[in-house]
Amino acid sequence: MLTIYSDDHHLHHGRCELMDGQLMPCFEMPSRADHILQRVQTRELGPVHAPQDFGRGPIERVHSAAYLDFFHGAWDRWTEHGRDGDLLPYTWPARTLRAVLPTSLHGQLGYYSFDGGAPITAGTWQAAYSAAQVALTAQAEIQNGAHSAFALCRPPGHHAASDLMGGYCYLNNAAIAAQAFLDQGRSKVAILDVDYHHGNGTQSIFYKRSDVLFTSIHGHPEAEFPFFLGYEDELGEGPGEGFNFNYPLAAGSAWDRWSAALELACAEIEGYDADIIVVSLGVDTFKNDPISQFKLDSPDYLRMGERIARLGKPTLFVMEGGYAVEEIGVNAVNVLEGFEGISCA
Ligand code: OKP
Ligand code: ZN
Repeated sequence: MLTIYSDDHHLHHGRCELMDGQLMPCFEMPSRADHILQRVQTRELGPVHAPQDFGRGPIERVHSAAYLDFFHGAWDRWTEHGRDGDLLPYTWPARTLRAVLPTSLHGQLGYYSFDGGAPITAGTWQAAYSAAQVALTAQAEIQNGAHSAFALCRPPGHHAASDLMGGYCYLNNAAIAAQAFLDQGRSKVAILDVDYHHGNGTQSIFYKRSDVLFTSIHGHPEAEFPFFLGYEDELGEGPGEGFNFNYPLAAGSAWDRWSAALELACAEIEGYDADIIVVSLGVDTFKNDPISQFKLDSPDYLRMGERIARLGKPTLFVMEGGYAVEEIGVNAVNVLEGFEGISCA
């Protein structure tokens, strides 16, 4: 399987996040992608290519131009204020407030974010832009006939909505790739989000549409980030009704419960008869993940890849979360190797 990777992810290295009342070093760190790349190479999964640059056009198919302009310009505005630490929001237009767009940098940052987990640093735009190009380059590979490809994206994307950053995410790499498939003539894309956290951004982007089926298996939002989306009764809206399926699971879930949910998601994907599958590949379901509560073990990821392969469709894997850095490479590449062991192409 071909991997697309860019070193530009190193340009994004947030310093701190708030965790249990303490400022902690960011869990979403550059060594995550480095470990995955290393495992791709030691297992000889296949060639590793740099991304092409498709420009801002395909990103604007998912994100609003105003949001992209804000994100692109935010760091320079921050340094004009004489600051050099990470730029982080602290006020949001929650209930009882108005969703107006203020003129101040921090007002706008609150408007364009939903949590304090997505720091903007000097290189964040370039890293996120390149991650989107990584996804688009892997997408193009499949569009040109490959049966699978791995977009080794960092930072992740599935929490990012059309005009919101949050949860370590800025640009929704999986959604950008899914939209590109549609724009290049495919008519039905199924997204399978296996990250431990609900892909609220991806769900929201496609919630009112039937051309993208969104399925997600994740920690129950009653107890887990992102808390305010990802419940079972979210089934889509208008023309999108019946094209959104959430499988929230309790803390402590291991492969038995997790794989039962995967069966349900796969049944929906099979019934939908998608042209293409996009997997939001988070491996923070791992038993030793420092911020998550599932109990998957490394060999389970082989089974996961095998089951996805049995869907029998061209499949784009887009890297999302996973914070047990030492094991992230084994777990992520196990999914890809499990897939390759079953798929014929
Ligand atoms: C991103 B992805 C406070 C906890 C906030 C945010 C989790 C974002 C996960 N530090 N956690 O889905 O892996
Ligand atoms: Zn996650």
